[in-house]
Amino acid sequence: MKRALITGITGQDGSYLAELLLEKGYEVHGIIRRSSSFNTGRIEHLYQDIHEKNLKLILHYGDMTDSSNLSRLIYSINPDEIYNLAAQSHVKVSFDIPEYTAEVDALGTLRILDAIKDTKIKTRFYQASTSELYGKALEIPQKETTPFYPRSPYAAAKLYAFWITKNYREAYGLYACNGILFNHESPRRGETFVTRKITKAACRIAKGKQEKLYLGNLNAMRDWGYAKDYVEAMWLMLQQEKAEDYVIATGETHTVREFCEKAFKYVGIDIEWRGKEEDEKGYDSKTGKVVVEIDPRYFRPTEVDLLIGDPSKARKELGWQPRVTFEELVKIMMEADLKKV
Ligand code: NDP
Ligand code: GDR
Repeated sequence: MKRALITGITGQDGSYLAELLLEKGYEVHGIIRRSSSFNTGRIEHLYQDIHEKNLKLILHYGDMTDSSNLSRLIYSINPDEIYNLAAQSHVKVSFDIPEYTAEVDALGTLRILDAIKDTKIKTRFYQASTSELYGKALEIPQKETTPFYPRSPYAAAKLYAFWITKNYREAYGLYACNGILFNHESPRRGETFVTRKITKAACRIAKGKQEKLYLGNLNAMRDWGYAKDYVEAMWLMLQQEKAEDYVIATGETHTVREFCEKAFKYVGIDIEWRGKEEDEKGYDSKTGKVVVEIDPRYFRPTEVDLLIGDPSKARKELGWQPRVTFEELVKIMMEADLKKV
């Protein structure tokens, strides 16, 4: 039986990856943070009481800022595979807490790599790299060879993590891969990321529980895929003969505006846009009520305008391709949020 360790198991991707690995018969270990309220909602359905026999999911307290804890856990668990998904993952928030973001996202990655090196355990390592590395897109579409141009403290921290992963692969022969994943969403997406913020609000507005949705830049373009498809790519990367880095994307891009229109349309609201930039508003074409308003608070000091990935290498070498289309993704998220409302 294979053993895996997931950092960030309580997050969107961590929860889907844990499901996938458990289905494949792995013993799954996850690192969770101590918090004053429960932060394990996304993995509640997988939870096993520690008194059960044949435990398959084992949770450990830890933190990406705590080297000795990470080292001890890695040594004692001795996993075949480590998936490093833990991060302060919100781009806008990284402008407010840049030092913490670097501590967790950049140095946290180094701590794990160093623990692998020092404990000399034989393990394969996956690093959650990101399309945010491309930032100010220097090439369209973006692929493994496209130069990076980070546009936020988050992206700059992830840039360090990308290179230190590559460096430990080259310097110490570790099997270590960067998955350069483009945006991926699901009903488990955190509620402050734009897709989930929109689907939740559209459902609540349609049911009369909320009046308006406040958004930032509607013109940003993203290559949005489905998180469940993307965790399969993580696993595939660790099953190859040789460790390499891969772009994981759909190859399609859409604006935030389009996502918004599709989500509202799903609950029968056709949005009509009037005004420009900060004064732009989205009206319900039937009632004439404003349902979307721009709040400049959500603009970023530096924005990533356009992301579109080229996943050809992953298709060719990993046999991976996305299954869920943009339209299906909106539908999956809307259906789930409608049930919740
Ligand atoms: P989430 O924000 O949903 O999850 C982040 C996870 O990291 C949570 O489990 C969180 O714990 C944990 N975490 C945060 N800080 C610490 C810390 N100091 N110590 C230990 N754990 C910590 O992110 P996603 O699941 O969406 O993303 C997973 C990874 O992939 C992240 O590294 C992200 O940056 C990266 N990524 C995501 C993409 C996406 O579109 N989703 C695209 C490309 C990369 P808690 O639940 O307690 O907050
Ligand atoms: P992103 O995701 O920054 O791409 O990072 P997010 O959903 O936060 O933003 C996408 C785009 O939407 C615009 N936007 C808004 N964003 C938020 N959060 N809230 C708003 O109200 C809003 N209005 C407009 C943003 O300006 C942006 O252009 C995600 C994270 O998961 C990262 O961890 C990951 O690395 C990248 O995706 C790939």
